[in-house]
Amino acid sequence: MNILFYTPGTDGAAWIGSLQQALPGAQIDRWPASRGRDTDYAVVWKPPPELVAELERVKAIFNLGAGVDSMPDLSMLPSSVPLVRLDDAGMAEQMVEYVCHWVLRHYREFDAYADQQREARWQQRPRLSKSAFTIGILGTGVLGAAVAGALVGLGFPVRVWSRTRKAIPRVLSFAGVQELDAFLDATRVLVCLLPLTRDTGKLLDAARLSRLPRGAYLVNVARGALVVDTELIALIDNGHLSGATLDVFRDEPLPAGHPFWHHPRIVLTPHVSAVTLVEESVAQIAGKIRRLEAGLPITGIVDRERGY
Ligand code: NDP
Ligand code: OXD
Repeated sequence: MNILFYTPGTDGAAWIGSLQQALPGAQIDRWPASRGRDTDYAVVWKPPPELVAELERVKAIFNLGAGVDSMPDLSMLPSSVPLVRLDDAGMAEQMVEYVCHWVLRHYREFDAYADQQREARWQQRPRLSKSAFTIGILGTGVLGAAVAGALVGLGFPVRVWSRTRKAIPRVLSFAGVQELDAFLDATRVLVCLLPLTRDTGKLLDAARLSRLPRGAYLVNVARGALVVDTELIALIDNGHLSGATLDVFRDEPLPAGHPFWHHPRIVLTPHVSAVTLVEESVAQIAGKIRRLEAGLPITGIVDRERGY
């Protein structure tokens, strides 16, 4: 079995070593050194179009991430080639840690206490009502559902938005564009965990963000292009939103000089809310390759029409 491996900007030694251990009989080559061999499976992140053009006859393409927006146009591949995303593979736990940190930090007003400390001011702030501190999660897939469950466990009222309605204990489910405004209306902290697709790009523009109650806060851990940057900044500057934590950006790395860098009410991290873990991801991919070789079904196949 021949496996092609590609991630930009690294030789992939740790990945290739781990894949080799998990699939001892496989020949694993980094692209473009793999050229000239018939590839059975491709394991890739952000492949260039020239690489994708070589994958017409592979049995499956494994994307080294949950979001497949990083793949170039796949319409050039036959629809019979499955594109497989990572299902959790250790990312849900990280996303839960990251989002719960920001929700708790905001709810418990730790930034206000940090300001008070800088002024050497001893002042106990009244406890905010938790029952009115609703957390809204856009996207209720592998990651959104895990985050919703954790926030319910912390006692927050939680609502979710997705294409199809969900039945999650103690979580209010909204479905479809027609229910988006109602979902936003009572959301105090908006967590974005949607894939970037032709339907979701620029979803969070001034009109949508203005539906949030005054003082609401945004945590975007999905993709930067879901948000219209200038409109987000304008709503923070005019006081409608109290601020934002952003882990993802339209262009990454975030260009020097982008106003997000030094905005006093924006906290940013460099796309680390849930990193792809070698061991967990390889175990998942190798398990799926073994199932495919045995003619068994696998999970995580991307619906090309929906785009996720
Ligand atoms: P899933 O595919 O499991 O879930 C996607 C969710 O979004 C589903 O609930 C889906 O609805 C919903 N959705 C998609 N399109 C629409 C739409 N048009 N309207 C309403 N709801 C929609 O993805 P994951 O949970 O695994 O990951 C989500 C995203 O998080 C990834 O695509 C990626 O961009 C990002 N990510 C970011 C990371 C980081 O480090 N910052 C790490 C990993 C992922 P339905 O359930 O009805 O289909
Ligand atoms: C992913 C990511 O999609 O790391 O997995 O952003």
